[in-house]
Amino acid sequence: MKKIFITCFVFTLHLLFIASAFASTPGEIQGLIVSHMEDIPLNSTQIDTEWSVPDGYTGYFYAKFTTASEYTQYTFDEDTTEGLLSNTTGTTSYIHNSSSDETYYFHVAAVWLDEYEEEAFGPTTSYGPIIVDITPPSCNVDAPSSTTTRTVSLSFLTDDAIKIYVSNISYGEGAELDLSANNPMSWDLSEGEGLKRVYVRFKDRAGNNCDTYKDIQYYENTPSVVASIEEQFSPKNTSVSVSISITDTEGGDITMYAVSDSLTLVSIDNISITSIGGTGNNNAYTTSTSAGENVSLTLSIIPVTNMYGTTTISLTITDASGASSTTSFPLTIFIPGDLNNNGIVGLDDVQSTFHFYMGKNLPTSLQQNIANVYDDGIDNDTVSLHDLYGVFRLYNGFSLDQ
Ligand SMILES: [Ca+2]
Ligand SMILES: [Ca+2]
Ligand SMILES: [Ca+2]
Ligand SMILES: [Ca+2]
Repeated sequence: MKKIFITCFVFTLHLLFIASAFASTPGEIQGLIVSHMEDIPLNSTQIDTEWSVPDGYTGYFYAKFTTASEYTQYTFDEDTTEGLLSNTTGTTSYIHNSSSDETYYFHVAAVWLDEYEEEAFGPTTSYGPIIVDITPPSCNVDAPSSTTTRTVSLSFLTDDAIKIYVSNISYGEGAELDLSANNPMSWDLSEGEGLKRVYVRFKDRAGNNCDTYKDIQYYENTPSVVASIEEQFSPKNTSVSVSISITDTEGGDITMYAVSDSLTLVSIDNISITSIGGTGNNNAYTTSTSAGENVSLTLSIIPVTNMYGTTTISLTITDASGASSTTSFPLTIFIPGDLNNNGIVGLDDVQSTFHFYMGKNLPTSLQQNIANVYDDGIDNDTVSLHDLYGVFRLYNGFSLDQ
């Protein structure tokens, strides 16, 4: 008897039960091992449990699995054990045979018969949650259906997936990534234009997979195109109106602004862009276009009072993909009749006009515009005798009459 006592002293487990033999109820069960770790989902449907049965223990156990919705804690007593089979082996199993997931708890207590042959219950040990996860996660990828940049943003929708694999090749390729740290995620499509398939594998905590893909049309963006704008000429103190035609292959929102090289001749405030359907703000304009649509705009320029000379007007357009293109054209503001561009109409200018009229010299486009002081439609904008008369009037300090 003394020998047993010493052995029990060494083994705590034994001690508990044997020591309890002197009390009225058994101690708590010891050494519980369960095939499923607490709160860690597993897709194994068999739950195995095992606990220590001390040598010489003459009592038995009550053990029970409950679903989380039934009990997370349980107490075995004379009422709760009615009809329950006693366990003497210190081991039991449960088979999950539903097609959906479930969370279980396991409860176990040691029992023996007291001196009145009544069941004396030890404290109930509860273990859980035991998560049996046999269903794959739901899996959805949100991404643009088309793109003009190789890098796209992917976002992931799932119920219980925690890991993802993203690949341009196949499911499960590449690194295993934490979903929460990569949602949304920046992803590079494979090189070259065309239809790209992105493969995504979702994995839940139990290792169940769900595979899905997203097809993305990738094409390179073409910057907006402006129909070429001819060189412009205008007499001083006269507003200039230039028609512009714009197209964008892909369409979408386009923004533009126009600037002048020479601010003394044309300042930013002197430029305005107008059209129908968009929003203008002085020298800037924003509008929405459909793919390939021809958009007509008017660029209005009021040169600074009495200034003449040449400036470059540049129109910069940024398309919906952020690509910019700039189109420029020269604008020359001239003094009517001042062919040698010295600021006054002199005898030299009258002579040049005479030579153009006589066909002795052929005027350049600019000279033609300067000499053509009477653009009356009758002489077809050519330098006529009427224009020579006009330049002569200007030389003499008179205004142009009709
Ligand atoms: Ca699952
Ligand atoms: Ca474009
Ligand atoms: Ca002159
Ligand atoms: Ca004329």
